[in-house]
Amino acid sequence: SSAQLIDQGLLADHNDKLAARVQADYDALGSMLARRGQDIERLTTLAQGFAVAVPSWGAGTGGTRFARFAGRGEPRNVFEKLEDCGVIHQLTQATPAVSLHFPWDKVGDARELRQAGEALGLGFDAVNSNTFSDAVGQEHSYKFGSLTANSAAAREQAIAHNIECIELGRAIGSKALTVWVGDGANFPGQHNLRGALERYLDSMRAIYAALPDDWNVFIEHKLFEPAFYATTIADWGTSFACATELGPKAKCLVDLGHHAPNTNIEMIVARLAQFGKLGGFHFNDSKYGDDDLDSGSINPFQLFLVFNELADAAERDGAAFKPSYMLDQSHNVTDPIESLMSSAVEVQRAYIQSALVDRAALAGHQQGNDALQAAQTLKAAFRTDVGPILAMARIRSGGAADPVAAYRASGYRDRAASARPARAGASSSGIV
Ligand code: LRH
Ligand code: MN
Ligand code: MN
Repeated sequence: SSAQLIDQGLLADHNDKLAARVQADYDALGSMLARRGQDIERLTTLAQGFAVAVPSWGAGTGGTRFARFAGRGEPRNVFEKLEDCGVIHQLTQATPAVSLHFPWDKVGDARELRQAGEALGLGFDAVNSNTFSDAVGQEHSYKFGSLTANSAAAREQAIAHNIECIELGRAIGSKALTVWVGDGANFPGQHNLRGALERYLDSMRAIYAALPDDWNVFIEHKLFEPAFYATTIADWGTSFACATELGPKAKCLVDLGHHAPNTNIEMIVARLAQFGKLGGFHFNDSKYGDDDLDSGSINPFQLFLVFNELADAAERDGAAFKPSYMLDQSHNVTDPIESLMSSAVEVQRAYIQSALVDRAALAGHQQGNDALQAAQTLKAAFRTDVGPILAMARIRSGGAADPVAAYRASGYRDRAASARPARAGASSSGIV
């Protein structure tokens, strides 16, 4: 069994105090759902099986390009980040894996990471490479690009880093590499648009060739920033074309914040699923761009609609359909542990709401061109408060009825603050 960072007795007391309320709400919801022909126990089992990975870089306070206001007791290294991720999983029982980012999370011997994860009951999802900033002491700068750089030496170095990430990932049991590059141009004419993508593909071919048989590489697109005029991998079309060009192990990763406002992201999800290229997600929310706000905090209906497409794909493709679910957030004004727990629960909520959609009725309304009833069928699921199902799932799995309340009662942040004294100018992510 794994180390428990929140006292089990405290957790039991917390759940005991809320048990009667959760049970009453659960019973009321259960009879309401039964009248709609839904079995609440089926949904609770689904909720217990749900998992979304936590980004190691989310455990610290993020900051913006203007400033970073450090939080108390921030993790100072990957092992402390893993401890915080352990707490998130202990209380939510929905985040059994962590997504690491190299070189931020690099340690001398990667097997130590695996052991630290095991001790906390955590596995590892996709590993992320970083060629969007220069690591201390690296020979060639990525100022003018990495996998697309004009400099062959910079490209070689970026390829070697990605291959090293695969090696590190193998040591910890990951099965995928996520590649996001900030490469692109800030000025019209700065680079040859087609030439840059050709260089990207050449570089990615070398990385692809280093993938173990049971690995995938996820291509993460992003509309803009840091390249404000022309980002090389700006959209799902480019991502899809590159994944197709590279081969079956290459798939697309959808970070919800990486699109223009009002983009129909659920349709992108449907398209990628249709063509077998949906590799995974970075869940977060946004109002304007790559805001990295908590999942479901701005547009929970969009998150639900994404999961509605995932439910459709799962129904069509069965077990073969298995995209990776990861959070990717940055926290400036909240305790990162609280935000990550809330977000994991929001994503799980969207999943359960999508499981409530009466798919046969929806298909009937679509066939009959009854737009109003089709929309109402989705809304009926979205409007249902599935909170009692999520709480019951957590209690049954050994988590907390109310993760944020249990976390606050535990005093974990105070203990972390004394165990991890602040360093001037410290940055958890490496972005200073
Ligand atoms: C880029 C991104 C990508 C990075 C992470 C730190 O905006 O979404 O996933 O790896 O942020
Ligand atoms: Mn991302
Ligand atoms: Mn991003």
